[in-house]
Amino acid sequence: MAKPRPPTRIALALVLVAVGAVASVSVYLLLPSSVAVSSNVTLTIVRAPGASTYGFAQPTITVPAGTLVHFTIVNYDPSAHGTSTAMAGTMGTWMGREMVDYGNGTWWNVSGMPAGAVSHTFSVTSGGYDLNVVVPPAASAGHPSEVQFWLPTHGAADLGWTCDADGMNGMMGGYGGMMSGRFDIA
Ligand SMILES: [Cu+2]
Repeated sequence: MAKPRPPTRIALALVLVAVGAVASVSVYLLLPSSVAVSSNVTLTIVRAPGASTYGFAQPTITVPAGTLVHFTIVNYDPSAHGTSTAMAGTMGTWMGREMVDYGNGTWWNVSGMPAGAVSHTFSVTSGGYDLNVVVPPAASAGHPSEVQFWLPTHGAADLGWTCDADGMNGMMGGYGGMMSGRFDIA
């Protein structure tokens, strides 16, 4: 005679299905729908072969002018380098917010994080931009953290971006193209 399935397992399965459905709807509701997104840019923070520090793999970023650009930042750096309190808040993005996955597959809608919890920032503070996005550390080597945000762009300009994380004697923005670079609006 077949053993009846333990009811606790059925209940657990139902809970997991419900959680999955809620998570899917939540991400959908977080997406801006009223303005067309012109393009998608993905930035990755990686450790180059032979290098001892992490950095952005895309030193030159080019985006179209006068549109809404969707950004994704994927961070493989497990360290929280920290930043100043002033640079721990999300600024200048669409709706003043960013979406964060701390590396476990769940998206959160945030407007900043504790200064000491920041791994890197992505900041553009010239040309009429006051953009600051905070990136948390990777959960582990195999599970990077991810950030999504939307940026309304202005007219054509050749600007710079930098990372303002400060755990390296305030010099993180000085590591060649890895923690600073060009931000071109064309
Ligand atoms: Cu950095």
